[in-house]
Amino acid sequence: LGWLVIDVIILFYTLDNSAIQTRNVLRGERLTLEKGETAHPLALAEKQPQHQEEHVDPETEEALNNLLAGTSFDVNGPGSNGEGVNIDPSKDAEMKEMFKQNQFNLMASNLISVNRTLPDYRSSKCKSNTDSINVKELPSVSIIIVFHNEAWTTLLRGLYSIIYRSPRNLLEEIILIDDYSDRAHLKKPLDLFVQRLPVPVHIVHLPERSGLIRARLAGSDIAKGKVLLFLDAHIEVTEGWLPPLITRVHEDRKRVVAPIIDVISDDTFEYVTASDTTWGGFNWHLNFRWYTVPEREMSRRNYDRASPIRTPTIAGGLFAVDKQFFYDIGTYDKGMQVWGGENLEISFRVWMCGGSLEIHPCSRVGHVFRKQTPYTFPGGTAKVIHHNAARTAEVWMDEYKQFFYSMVPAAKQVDAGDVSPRLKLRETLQCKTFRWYLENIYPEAPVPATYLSIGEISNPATKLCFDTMGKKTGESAGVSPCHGIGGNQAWSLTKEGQIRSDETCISAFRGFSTSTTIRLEKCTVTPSEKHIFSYDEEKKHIIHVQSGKCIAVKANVLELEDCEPLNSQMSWNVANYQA
Ligand code: LR7
Ligand code: MN
Repeated sequence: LGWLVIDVIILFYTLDNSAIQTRNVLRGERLTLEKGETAHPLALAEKQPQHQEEHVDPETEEALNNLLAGTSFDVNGPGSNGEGVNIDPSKDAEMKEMFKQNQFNLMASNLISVNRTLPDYRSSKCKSNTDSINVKELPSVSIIIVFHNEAWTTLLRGLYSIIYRSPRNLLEEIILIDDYSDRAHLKKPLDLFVQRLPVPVHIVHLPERSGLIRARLAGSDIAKGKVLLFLDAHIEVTEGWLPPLITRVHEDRKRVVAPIIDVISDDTFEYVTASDTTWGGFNWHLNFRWYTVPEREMSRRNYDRASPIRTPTIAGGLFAVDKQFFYDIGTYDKGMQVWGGENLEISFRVWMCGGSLEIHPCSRVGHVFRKQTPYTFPGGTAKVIHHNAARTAEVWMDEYKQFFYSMVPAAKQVDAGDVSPRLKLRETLQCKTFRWYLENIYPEAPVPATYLSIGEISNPATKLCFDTMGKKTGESAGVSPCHGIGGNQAWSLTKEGQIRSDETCISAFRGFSTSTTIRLEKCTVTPSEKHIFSYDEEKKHIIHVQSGKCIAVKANVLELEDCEPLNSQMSWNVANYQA
């Protein structure tokens, strides 16, 4: 009874002091920090140094001390509990200037403790599922973080969150790959600082700008853990994030598992949770995109919101993968540069070559989403991105690469380089076709698995073509002089009868009047009657099936009219049409 009383007293004391529950990084146990108390890494390291410190040059020591003097370790300071901070208007100019360094509010980040608290966002089901995981049975993890000119406080906040919120016995090591940054704080002071962390941290400073793809490979090559876990350098992990990811990989080594990626505001650094019914897809531009998980997948999961979502693609930055499996399926495409494209490439490859991709809703990691990229793209931004995407298309997309090239004609002009080693890999692994992927993994894709045409839809009499005019939805669907390049004039008539340009569909809209107009609308997964058209190859008519009327060009818009009498404004050539 005595012990019970003491326990209860301690419990009340703890609650009363709103003490912060966090992981004891030294023993893999719970550590209680009292209100206002900080867990300074240097203090922790004193208890159990991981590395024998060698001779430290005084200059580095001083530089680190200066950095640390400007770093907040106050758990209850501004931004605690995931809150955002607002900068005083008097500092507006300085704030904007600092923003440019990383394309996020660096001043806000610097105000917030690198040690800040975050709420536990998990559902009770997620919590109890995770609590029942025996972490001692899980394999060890190497966390790999690559960065180019990352800010000091965002990088440290990520490291702290990992160290405090991960069971110590799961963490084999943290590997930092410095992709040829030119900021002093990422050099010797960082080397010294991480030595004092209570988890082994290895840093590699790459001798040239390698891009995130090759930088990650530099990390995976030296990783000792059974599981690799890649993270961006401006993230914060939340309570219980790690065991669910590792459990799924451990149960099936061919699973690649991502957390839910929450939003850390680039403006205030507020932690904002993202939807747990979102998965990854892609569009004709070969951009990764978030979409609502379709009913099909919700029902496969028996509507259990704690169960993993089988996602067609992953965002790319945050995922766990069995190391051996990562190598078995060909790591990354080393021909890709700087940034972009690798996320869809690995997504297609994992599914097509026998693995699977999941988002685990019981694991949440925040990421600072930016509106603009902060760094240079050696070789030119568009060129690099097109180059990477074209490699993905050439190797994995078979005939469906036409959708990409029609939508992004500039990508045809860039040199994709030699893709033969990757094609050989696909051959060796006996990977399935892209059509299989679309039909079985991603039938909701904006790229239709079965289609009758891809290319322009032109009216020979006027030489006008269907054109989105850059709009996604609109009162009236437009036409413009055919330019033969694609882009806004890239359309596909699908087997189901949608006429779509990426995610935009031609729709027959019946308003209050008797006339029916043609509009642009967002395509739906199951097309409704207003989106269903057929093509009469002989008469060259495009017919709205439900009304039996024909699409005609009038002035600079499309309209629905009676198909008789025949007139040249209802006559359409549909490029690459195959019934
Ligand atoms: O040349 C470079 N070298 C690098 O080391 C360029 C970048 N990097 C580092 C960079 O410092 C960062 O740590 O690589 C990491 C990712 O770069 P970001 O943060 O600029 O990328 P992002 O968050 O804008 O983009 C997403 O898509 C990328 C495509 O290449 C990568 O896959 C990113 O990892 C990925 N981020 C996420 O998935 C987080 C969620 C964002 C979304 C959607
Ligand atoms: Mn990022």
